[in-house]
Amino acid sequence: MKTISFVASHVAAAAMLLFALSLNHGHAHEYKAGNIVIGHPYAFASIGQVPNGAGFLSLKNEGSEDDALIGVRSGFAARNELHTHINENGRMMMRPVERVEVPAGAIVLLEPGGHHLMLMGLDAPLKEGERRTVTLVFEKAGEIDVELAIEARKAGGGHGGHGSHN
Ligand SMILES: [Cu+2]
Repeated sequence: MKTISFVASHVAAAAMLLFALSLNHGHAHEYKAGNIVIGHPYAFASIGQVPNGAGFLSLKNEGSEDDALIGVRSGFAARNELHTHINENGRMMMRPVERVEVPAGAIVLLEPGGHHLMLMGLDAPLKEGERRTVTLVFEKAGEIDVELAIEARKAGGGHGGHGSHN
């Protein structure tokens, strides 16, 4: 019964690979800096030669003191800023912000259409499946390196607003 055990072992190997891939699929990766839990940092894969990218993540403050994200750095973008979107006369515009408040007990989302890490002047397009390291700087929790998982842009989402800058 060599054939059967051969098949069975391959099925088992395939199942384990699938399991490993599902564990690995980014949705679970999180970091902790002091009282701040950083959930699932990610960015969308670049479209063509668009020179900028945007990073998104969740911030949960498990402490009893307010904190704030006050900066971002990276080794792969020439300029790294904290940004938000504002509605200016019906147009969504991006603006740099000095800080993103993370009040005690709160969960704050950096997400498409809202606050984001603005990564300008990429050294190379962001490719699906890659990880890119950025350093987050918190007022109280200090600095922490996190990996942005580069993901495919979801259909219909994001309205692609990060190509041009005002
Ligand atoms: Cu921006």
